[in-house]
Amino acid sequence: MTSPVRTERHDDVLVIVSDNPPVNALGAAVRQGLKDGVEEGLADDAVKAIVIRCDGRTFHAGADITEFGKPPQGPNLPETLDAMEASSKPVVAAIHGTALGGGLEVALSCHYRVAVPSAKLGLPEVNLGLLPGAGGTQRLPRVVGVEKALDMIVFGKPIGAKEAEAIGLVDKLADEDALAETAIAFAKEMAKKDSHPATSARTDKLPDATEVEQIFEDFKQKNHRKIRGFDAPAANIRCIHAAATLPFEEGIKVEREEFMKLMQGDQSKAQRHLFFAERQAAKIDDVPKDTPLIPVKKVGIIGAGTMGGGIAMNFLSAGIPVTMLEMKQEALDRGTGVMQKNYAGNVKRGRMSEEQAKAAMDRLSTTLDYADLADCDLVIEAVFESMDVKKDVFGKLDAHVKDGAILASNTSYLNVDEIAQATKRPGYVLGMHFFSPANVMKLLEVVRGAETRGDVLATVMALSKKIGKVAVVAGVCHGFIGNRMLSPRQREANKLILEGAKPWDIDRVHQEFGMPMGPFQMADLAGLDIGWHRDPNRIESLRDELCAMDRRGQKTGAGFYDYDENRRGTPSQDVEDLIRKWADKEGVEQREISDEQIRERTIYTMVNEGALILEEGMAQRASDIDVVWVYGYGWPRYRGGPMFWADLEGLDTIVGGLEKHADKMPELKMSALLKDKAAKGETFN
Ligand code: T1G
Repeated sequence: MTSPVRTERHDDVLVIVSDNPPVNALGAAVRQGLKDGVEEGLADDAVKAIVIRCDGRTFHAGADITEFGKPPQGPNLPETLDAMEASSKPVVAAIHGTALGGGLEVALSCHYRVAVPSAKLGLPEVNLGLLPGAGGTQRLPRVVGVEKALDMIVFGKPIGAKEAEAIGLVDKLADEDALAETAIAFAKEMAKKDSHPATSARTDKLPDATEVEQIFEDFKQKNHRKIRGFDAPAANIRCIHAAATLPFEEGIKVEREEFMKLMQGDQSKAQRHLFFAERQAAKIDDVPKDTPLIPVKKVGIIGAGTMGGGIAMNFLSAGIPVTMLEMKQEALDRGTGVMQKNYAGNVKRGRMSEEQAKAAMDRLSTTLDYADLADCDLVIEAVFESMDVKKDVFGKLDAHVKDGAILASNTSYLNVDEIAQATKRPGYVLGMHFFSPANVMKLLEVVRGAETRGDVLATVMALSKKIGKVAVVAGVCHGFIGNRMLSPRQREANKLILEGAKPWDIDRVHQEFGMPMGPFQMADLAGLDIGWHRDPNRIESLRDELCAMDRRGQKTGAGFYDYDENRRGTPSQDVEDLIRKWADKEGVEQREISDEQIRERTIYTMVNEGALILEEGMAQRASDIDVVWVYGYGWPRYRGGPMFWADLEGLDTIVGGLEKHADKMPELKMSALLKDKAAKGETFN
């Protein structure tokens, strides 16, 4: 098999070129090629300098993640990098695209780095539950200093080449179309120098011993909330501390030990699972990859409320013009006002420039007339969650919008097939379920109707990536994937508080699990009056009574919790008494309820619902369900999603936990798929 790495001679410069699509990952063959190329360059006296570069879209974008968890093959990267760094001949990295992880570690082991302005450089291993395992935690601090290294490594966010040059990580910027020749010329120049700085030997950017501990204390103090629950950030901090306090070789030993611990841990397995799951979700199993897409040059949005405005912003920010329709001018004015405010907030937080915000809003036009939507390629309806209202809107859209345009509903529960039947183009109808706030939340459930065409589905999935969403295909069922799994969780939580558990205990169990909030905190945030009949005199349940008392959640200052002016919630004795009253009224026997039982009743039931979703074909794959929960509901990434987590727990444990409470859960329909896999010792992923 031909090596993905070749060498080229340019006078007395040897250029080592990797060509390993799609991202020049540093798999075994590439590492072997790099090693051989470096040895060739070092052994040949006629070679005075070495350049390392890549063909294709990017410089090395890291180790080959598909190799992780398998027996190591080929040369290990650190040895090759050490040989490069020890070279008496200058080694220059020529960087374009994204030099990430092991890719930046290759570049850090070079003596010099040349990059094009559009390049990005980073050590994102922490996002995989890992750390830079080829010297990055020891070399980056020596080049950019400890504070910048902490920021880049612990949060894994890449920086642009211009910033990299400003902080000394890049030595020279090349024109976008002249990287190779610039790097070669630079290498020739450097070859005239007597010596070349081995990164590992540098100490000029390391802090004074008296400052080190304060730097790390301040960093941990400032960021502990962001990294709570994750193992990798703390391990990265320990490695960078070693870089600041130990000789290089000692620091490398710390890095190696910490890396192996993380690699073998469940958290990294979970985060690597999500890396591939997110990319897998974009694939539609039964639609050919090369299906021609429908060009989407103009989008219509029906409804200028919170959802409509948020949805519109996704397209405006991605450079796609939007026409937003409402019934009344004041609704349009209010909606565009909210959008202006949101953009101003983005500018204030440095997420975009004034010009970008203005350009986005300039792409917006508004109307009260359906005729103005005629030339839209896609129209998304975000009106009141009522089937009659939606059918009426789709009927109008069908009449006014050009043939071949896609009509999408933002419904979060309703039957998309029924909506499609209100049009003469059911093949062009699907659901696009955005999560609130729609301009922030990354998850998008794309609901495939029975008649939705393959090219329509493929178009919307590709468009989702363009507007920065993580899209998952869902089938038509009540609540699709995410909200459908919320139902049994909420049902069991509501029963548990009548059986003796306190709402705040149930929320605590979920927060200790790693969720951003528990079922009752979430209910208070969303509002207890969603779906309430709104008659304060008709009190048939605890929820009715809470709403009648105006305890409708955060928005009324009280729900299950009492809220202060900063919306900080505290348990309410009144609510506790009210729950006891309803429990007595319904004759529910009270008992002590353990944290374990709370998990079994509320989290295991979600896994069972996920298995039913799979069984019914409402999701393409178990990993899609994981993606929904991580991106839509804040499931902790270090637990990989409900189905991945259940695999680690053991599906027999999940079945056992559910069967234990069968008498308390008559509504539960046990998934045959879950039982079958548990019996066979199989997993979902
Ligand atoms: N290994 C294997 N495959 C990879 C890969 C990698 N590092 N990166 C991407 N792919 C695949 C991806 O699965 C997809 O495959 C295709 O390439 C296009 O990716 C020792 C231990 C580079 C910014 O974490 O961030 O180095 O779905 O869809 O949106 O210290 O890929 O087409 O079959 O994402 O243009 C550190 C991970 C590894 C970078 C491009 N590196 N990659 O984004 O394309 S650990 C990373 C990315 C490490 C060392 C440590 C992005 C990208 P398929 P894509 P994109």
